[in-house]
Amino acid sequence: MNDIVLKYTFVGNTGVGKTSLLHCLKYNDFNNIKQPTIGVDHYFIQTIINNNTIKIHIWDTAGQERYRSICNNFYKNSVVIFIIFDLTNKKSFDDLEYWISETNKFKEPNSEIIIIGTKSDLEQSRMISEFEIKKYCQNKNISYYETNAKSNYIHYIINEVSFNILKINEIKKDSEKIVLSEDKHIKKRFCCL
Ligand SMILES: Nc1nc2c(ncn2[C@@H]2O[C@H](COP(=O)(O)OP(=O)(O)OP(=O)(O)O)[C@@H](O)[C@H]2O)c(=O)[nH]1
Ligand SMILES: [Mg+2]
Repeated sequence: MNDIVLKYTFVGNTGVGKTSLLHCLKYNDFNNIKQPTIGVDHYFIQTIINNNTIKIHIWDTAGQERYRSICNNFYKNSVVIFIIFDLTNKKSFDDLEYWISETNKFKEPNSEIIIIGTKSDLEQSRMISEFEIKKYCQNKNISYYETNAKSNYIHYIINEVSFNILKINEIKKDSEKIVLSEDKHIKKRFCCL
């Protein structure tokens, strides 16, 4: 089988830790990033699932308001949109409503939203309980993960989400399949992106 390509987008308020998570995913270390992202950055990783090479492109969008209109374009081509918030920042949790509504405006109907609460290492400064977050996500039927950019758990999250996407796709009718593309030749039926 040819390689499969998955495209994801990370969104959320400025400073919540999107770039730090992706830096950890790519380089396996914590980089105390001082600069906010300008526009959109791109990360590429590869993983193996069920003996298939999965090529994953992740768009790291800027949380600053001035870049929001640029970022809207990236929701459309993503099979999963990860909405990130900061467990030590209540506003970033309250703003999930805004991000969910923006994402729903632009994403493909069969693309998925996943919420990640990050900076879990700063336990003393935590502002939102796991119970409250899980209740919120359950009500919206959205999967939730909790992590920080100093652990490797983000690898697990990306692998599990990718595994589930591929599994769900296998059991869907052709007309409902999510858009997956192979590396070079985009197949029409098992298509996407
Ligand atoms: N302790 C701790 N600090 C973190 C963590 N993740 C990010 N930070 C810090 O939070 C600040 C903002 O992180 P970024 O990754 O730049 O945030 P961002 O969401 O990409 O921000 P924008 O690019 O402006 O949208 C930086 O100083 C990071 O070092 C974490 O998991 N733990
Ligand atoms: Mg950033």
